[in-house]
Amino acid sequence: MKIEELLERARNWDKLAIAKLITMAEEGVEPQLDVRRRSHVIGITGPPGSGKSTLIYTMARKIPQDKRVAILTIDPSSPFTGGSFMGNRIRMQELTSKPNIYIRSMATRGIRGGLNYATVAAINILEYAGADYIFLETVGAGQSDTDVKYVADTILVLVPPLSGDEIQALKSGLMEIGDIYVVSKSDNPASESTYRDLMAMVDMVREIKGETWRPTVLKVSGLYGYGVDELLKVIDDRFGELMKNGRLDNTLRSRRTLEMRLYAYDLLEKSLNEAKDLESKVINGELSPRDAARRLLNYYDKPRLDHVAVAIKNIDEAARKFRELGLRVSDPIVVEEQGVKVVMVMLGNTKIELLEPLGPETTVAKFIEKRVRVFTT
Ligand SMILES: Nc1nc2c(ncn2[C@@H]2O[C@H](COP(=O)(O)OP(=O)(O)OP(=O)(O)O)[C@@H](O)[C@H]2O)c(=O)[nH]1
Ligand SMILES: [Mg+2]
Repeated sequence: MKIEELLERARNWDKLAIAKLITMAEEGVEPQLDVRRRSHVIGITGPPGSGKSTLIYTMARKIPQDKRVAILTIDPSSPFTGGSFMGNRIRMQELTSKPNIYIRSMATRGIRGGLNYATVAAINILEYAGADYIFLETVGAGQSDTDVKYVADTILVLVPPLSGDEIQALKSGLMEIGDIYVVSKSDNPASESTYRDLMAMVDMVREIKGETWRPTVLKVSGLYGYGVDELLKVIDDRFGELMKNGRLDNTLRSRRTLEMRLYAYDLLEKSLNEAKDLESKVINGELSPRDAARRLLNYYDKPRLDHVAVAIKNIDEAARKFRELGLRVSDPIVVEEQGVKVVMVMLGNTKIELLEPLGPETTVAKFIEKRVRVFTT
C-alpha cells in the first residue's frame, strides 16, 4: 500500500493503517504529517500497580463512542508482561473490539530509559488520525516522568491508598508534575486518609513553589467506576481551558524538540553499537576514550571556524571594549618568539584572537604598518 493511501485511511481512523504507520515510525521511517493540535494528550503516571491501566480502560469505556480514543502504554512491565497480565489482557481485548478505541503498547528501549522517539511519533500519528484523547501510561519513575511533561497537555498522577509515611516517601518529582491527582482504588477504606494526606502534600508543594493555582485532587476507583465521570469532566474542562488560552501549541513545540532529542539519542546508540573499531582502538591505547567519543560524533570532521586573528595596536583597550559587550575575554599572554601579546575573545565555538606587536620590528607591527587605513566615521 502506498504511503498516501495509508495516511488517508489513518485519517479515517482505520486502526490497521494507524498500526502500520506506527510500526513504520518504530523502524525509523517518518511520514510527513501535517499535525494540527486537536488531541488532548493525557499522561497517566503513578507507582507500579497503582491502577493506571484499569483507570484508563474504565475512562475509555465511558467516553462517548463518537470520540476517538487512543491508549499508549509505554511501561515495559505492562500490560503484556506485568503482574496484572490476565486482568489487563481481558479488559484490553474487550476495548480493542470497540471501533473508536485504539490501543498500542510501546517499548521503552534505549540507553536512557524514558520515552522513545517512536512514542512521540505515535502521538503525532494519532493526532493526525484525529484522536480526541490520547492516554499515555508511563511507569511512575525516572526519566519517563520528565519526558512526559514535554508531550502531555495534562498529567494525571495516581496515588493508591497509602499510609502517611508511604505518601511522604513517594518520589517528590511525582508530587510536582501533576495537573490532576487521583487517589486510586477508592473502594478501599484506607483511601480516605490518603486523600487528606495527598491534599496536604499538594498544598505544601504548591506553597514551596509559590503557585496560586491548585491542582485538582479526586478519589476514584477504576475497577468499580466510582468518581470516573467526575474525573472525565475535570479532564474535558481542562482541555477547554487549554484550547481557549492557546496553551496546546506549547506542548506541540516541546513535543517536537523532545522528538529531536530522543531520535538523536537513538542515533547515538546505534553508532555506539557499531563503533567496534573505535572500541578496539581505545582498548589497545591507540585512542583516548574522549578522543574516540569525539571521533564518534564526527567532531573533527565537521568544518569549523576555529578563530579569526586580528592585529591591533592596543590590545588592552580592545579587550576592555569586548568585555563591555559582555563577552568572555582571556587574560593577555606574551609569546616572545612570535613577538606578540595575545588575548582571546570567546564567541561561542569560535574565538577572535587579538594580537598586539611587542615592538616595531615584529612581523605583526609591519603587517599593521602596511595594512592599516585610517577610517573616519
Ligand atoms: N480494589 C481495587 N483494585 C484495583 C483498582 N484498580 C486496579 N486495581 C487492581 O490493582 C492491580 C493493578 O492494577 P493496574 O491497573 O494493572 O495498575 P497499573 O498501575 O497499570 O500497574 P503497572 O502498569 O503494572 O504499574 C490489579 O490487580 C487491579 O485489578 C480499584 O479501583 N480498586
Ligand atoms: Mg499498567
